[in-house]
Amino acid sequence: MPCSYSADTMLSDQHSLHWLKLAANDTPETQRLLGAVDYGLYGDSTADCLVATPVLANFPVARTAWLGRGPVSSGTHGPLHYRHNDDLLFGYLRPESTTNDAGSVGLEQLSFDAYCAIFGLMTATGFPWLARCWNYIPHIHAMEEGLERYQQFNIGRQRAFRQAGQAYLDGAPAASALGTRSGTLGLYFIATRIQPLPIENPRQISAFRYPRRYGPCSPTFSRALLLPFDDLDALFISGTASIVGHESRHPGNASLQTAETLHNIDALVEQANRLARGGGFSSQALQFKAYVRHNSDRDGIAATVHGLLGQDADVTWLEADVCRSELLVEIEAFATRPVQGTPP
Ligand code: 3EB
Repeated sequence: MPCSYSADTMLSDQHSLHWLKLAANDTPETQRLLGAVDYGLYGDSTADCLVATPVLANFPVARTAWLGRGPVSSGTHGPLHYRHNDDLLFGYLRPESTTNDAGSVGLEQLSFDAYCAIFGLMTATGFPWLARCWNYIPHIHAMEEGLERYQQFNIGRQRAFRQAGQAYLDGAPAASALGTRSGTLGLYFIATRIQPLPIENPRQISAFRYPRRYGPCSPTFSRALLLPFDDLDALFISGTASIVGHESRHPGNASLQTAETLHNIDALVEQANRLARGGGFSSQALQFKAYVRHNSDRDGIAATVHGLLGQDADVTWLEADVCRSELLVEIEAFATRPVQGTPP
């Protein structure tokens, strides 16, 4: 379908990974489409994957798409649907496979099963490295069998990593984990054939080493991760919040939490530039998704983001619950940089 983004799509022709932000119903050219994701509360999404987070701008749905080099093949594997090319595997949990949540199957088991399916698919298709995971957990703060559902998720996720022999400490994938207020467990991911370079934040304790007071089982993610493709370095910055060391900072103050979060992102960009072959990542040039807990905080958070990063900062605004109840905002980011010697 022709759309105003076709020029962008053409530019991405030779690139191993490209992220597009689209308007609702824009369909990128399918030859190189790895996955399209809609964010919003609409039942009529035609994307692969619909995430039930309201969008806090003027678009009812924020569609995003991951493109790689063609040709792409697709299939299903248990509860997953996937597409892959020679470099990348994109997969997501089919919503009809998780309707048991809040029914007979608990979230821990559902998360375990989902990640076991991911690792099984990676083996079957020959993609050994899980690089980036997006996790959307309905009613993330609700209690289930005496534990917060985010903790149930952490237990099931880590159990699957350990059973599959996947890195659950150093080398864990970059990730985001957000709460939704409707829908079923949502999960999509990218796996690779090249080994990612994990990045930690010197300002924060690694999440996989959080002390036990945050839950019986630590979250399984790296703060960021760099993918060294032959033509570009791709940087995935995990969901980042106002945490210094292991403690939440500035409870109750969304603007200060936002500034602290961007400080953490700056620190990750600095680490990434030490590893990146061409360097040159900058916080101003990242593509952001900001998850805001309360719609009423959005203007204050946006003023802080644009005050620190400039009016042109590229942000998709979504409403979601962040996994610690005192955290009011979580921000994730993506960017690519050409490798020195290759044209941009
Ligand atoms: C944090 O830094 C905030 O459990 O996969 C951010 C990104 C957070 C990913 C996850 C959790 C996760 O602990 C929460």
